[in-house]
Amino acid sequence: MEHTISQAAKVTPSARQIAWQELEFYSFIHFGINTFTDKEWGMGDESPSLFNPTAFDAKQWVEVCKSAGMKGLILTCKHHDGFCLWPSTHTDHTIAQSPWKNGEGDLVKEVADACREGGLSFGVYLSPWDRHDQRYGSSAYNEYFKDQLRELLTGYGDIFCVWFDGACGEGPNGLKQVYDWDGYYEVIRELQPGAVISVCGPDVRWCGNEAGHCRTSEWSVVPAELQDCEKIQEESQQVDDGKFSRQVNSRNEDIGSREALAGAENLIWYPAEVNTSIRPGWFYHPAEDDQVRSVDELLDIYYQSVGGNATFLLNLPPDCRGLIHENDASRMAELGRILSSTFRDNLAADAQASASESEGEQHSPQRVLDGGKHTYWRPRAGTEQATIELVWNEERSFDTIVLKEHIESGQRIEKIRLECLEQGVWTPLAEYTVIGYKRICRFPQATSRSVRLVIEESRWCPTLSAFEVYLSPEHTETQAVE
Ligand code: FUL
Repeated sequence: MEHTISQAAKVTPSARQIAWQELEFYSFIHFGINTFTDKEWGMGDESPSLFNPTAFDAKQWVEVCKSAGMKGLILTCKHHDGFCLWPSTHTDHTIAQSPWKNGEGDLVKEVADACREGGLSFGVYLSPWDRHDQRYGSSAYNEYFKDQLRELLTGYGDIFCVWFDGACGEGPNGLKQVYDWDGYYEVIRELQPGAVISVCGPDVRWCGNEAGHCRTSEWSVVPAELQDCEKIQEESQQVDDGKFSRQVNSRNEDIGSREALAGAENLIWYPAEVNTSIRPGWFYHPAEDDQVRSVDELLDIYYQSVGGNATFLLNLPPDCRGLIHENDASRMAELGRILSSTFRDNLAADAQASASESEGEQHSPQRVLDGGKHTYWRPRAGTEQATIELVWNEERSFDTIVLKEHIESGQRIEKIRLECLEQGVWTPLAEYTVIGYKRICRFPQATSRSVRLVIEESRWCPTLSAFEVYLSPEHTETQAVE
């Protein structure tokens, strides 16, 4: 067991995983034929003539995403119904056959361009399950799928993510496909080496539910078997009753603790993404206009996911106009307003930092205050417990603390406690398990001249690259404190 733990402490992320993790919060856009048929899963026999958004505006999508502080967007270029939002030359089931822009449009291009112009990273969802294509169920389908990947990965600039779900149902002829995952991955690595492959892929792990729940201890280092979980056909989602985005799947609650890793042969860096929809369904349904998640719900998911060593992929389904509905857009703007005011002023900026010990000047406690992601504090090798303290000249009020490990070195911290000095006594503020890329700690407002982080347990020489202190605006203080 000890052997496994010291190994676990040394597993590190790839450059593409770090770049993805730094996006933190990004959108899923489910848009396609289902938008016009009011369905969640199309059958594949829908006529392309149904696709005709009246006021499509990719810039509006981008502005809505940015208003909430998102840094990327993943578009459903093809969902299970097989209809392509770009004029693929490998099928005629595309927008080229639709009345939209007289069949001259390329929606993927418009979205990719708007993202680039607005500073968002762009990613693609391409459903391996295809209920339209007659090749589905044969090896020719795998070739077709790879050709489609090639089109998407060469024609639309840099792609940060290729998102594969595990659905594997029957095609139009009743056959199921044996997906050539390794062949798909090869194409992606060759054409977009910087892109992560998510969910049914080796880089980003599905958190296990689509309801927006995140484990309290979300480890990025897990047994290698987890990489294949969503690819197993029996696991494939069998129905979609429109409630799927609210189901909780609590299996395997613990996948990364010492106990969970004991006996695992291989360990990998496989960090979690939390994906859910702002509405009950993934696609737009007018009947759900009054079921848009509240700002408090969204904040709660944000703090669990981005604040709990995962990323947050939030689905925003555009309507038949081709616009994100006003109700969804106003939630996003309000969410963004609260987040940006919460994280505007880092009170730690003028604090003095000290630590129970540190490894030389290069890893001094001041490193947690310098804002650099490559600089970090570290104790001497062999030390597993430590304390870092921030002191101000005068009292400060705060209710939110952001901690970050230097994940390029690995994920090591297992148990922490935050305390502040009140009338000479160290008083507990909050306790957590993992930190990882980012832990946002939230607690009732405290006022003190001094706050400290006690690292109670770690796997090996812990690191800390950020210790930030904030006071949230009134709204979050009263409504979203955990
Ligand atoms: C699932 C699909 O079946 C849903 O329709 C949706 O696209 C979701 C994100 O993934 O597997």
